[in-house]
Amino acid sequence: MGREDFVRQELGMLHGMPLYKSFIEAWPQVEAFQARPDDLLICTYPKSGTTWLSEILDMIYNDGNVEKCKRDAIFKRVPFLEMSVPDMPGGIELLATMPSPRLVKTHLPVQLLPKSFWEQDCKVIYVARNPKDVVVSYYYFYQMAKIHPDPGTKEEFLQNFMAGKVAYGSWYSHVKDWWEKRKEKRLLYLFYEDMKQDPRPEVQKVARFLGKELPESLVEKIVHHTSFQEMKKNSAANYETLPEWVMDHNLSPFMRKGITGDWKNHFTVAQNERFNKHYKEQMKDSELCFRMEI
Ligand code: PPS
Repeated sequence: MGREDFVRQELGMLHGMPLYKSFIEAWPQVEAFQARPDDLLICTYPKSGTTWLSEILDMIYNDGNVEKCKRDAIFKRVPFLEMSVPDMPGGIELLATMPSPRLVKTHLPVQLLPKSFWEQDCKVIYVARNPKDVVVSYYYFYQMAKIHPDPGTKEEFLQNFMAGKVAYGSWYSHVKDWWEKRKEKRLLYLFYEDMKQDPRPEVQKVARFLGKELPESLVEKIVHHTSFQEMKKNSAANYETLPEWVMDHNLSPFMRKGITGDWKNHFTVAQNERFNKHYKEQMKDSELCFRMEI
């Protein structure tokens, strides 16, 4: 696939889930991916705090050495498993040559995760974010990341999101299915809102999950380096080194606002009411609870 077939293409379908056609083309290699037992998988629905958690983990893996964490862009330090874009090394390619222990990013729903991760009993950290902020963040990401089709109006995008007709499908199934998986697997489930309210205990939770206890001074250093303000100006974390035909930060920066509750600036009263009703219906079979504000 060339660049002209990549920019603003309609989504394809992968086993019933809407996804970018360039990713679908590379799917056989992703499905056959061989995980290593010490791989750590960072799993999220898009726009839920993936980059933030990735930077936290790289800092923990490098004992808080900021210079080491600037050795390369985040998408090279933590390869995106199913990513495939013309003229750039894909996730599988980057991972093949990466020394262990690897950090791996994915947005795949439970049922599509390559089997090998389960066979190797890899640890997984999942981050979930409230859907109102996810849909707003996703709307702006659709505009700036050219792999997406045109998002249409906010109203159209909201409807598509609620119907699971956006890349990676239904947010509701994604967060619920991964929540269930934590009952049988080595999986830590985090919430963006908790990280936002007070990142310290969440960083400690992550470290403990990795079998480490961090001194307070190191936690402070990690929290500072991974704050939104620091990451926004860090070219190794803010995606600004990608070419403009992949992401155009003039349309909307990748590091956009980094807050909880921005949806209030975007939802109309009617949209909010409709969303709440649909949310209640979709989530009634789950004990999962999201905070739409903090
Ligand atoms: S992606 O493309 O799916 O991997 O995006 P992802 O990293 O999951 O989500 C991007 C949103 O996370 C915000 N962000 C942060 N918030 C708080 N603190 C830190 N350090 C941070 N880093 C990234 C980013 O700004 C996107 O959210 P919005 O609401 O659009 O600002």
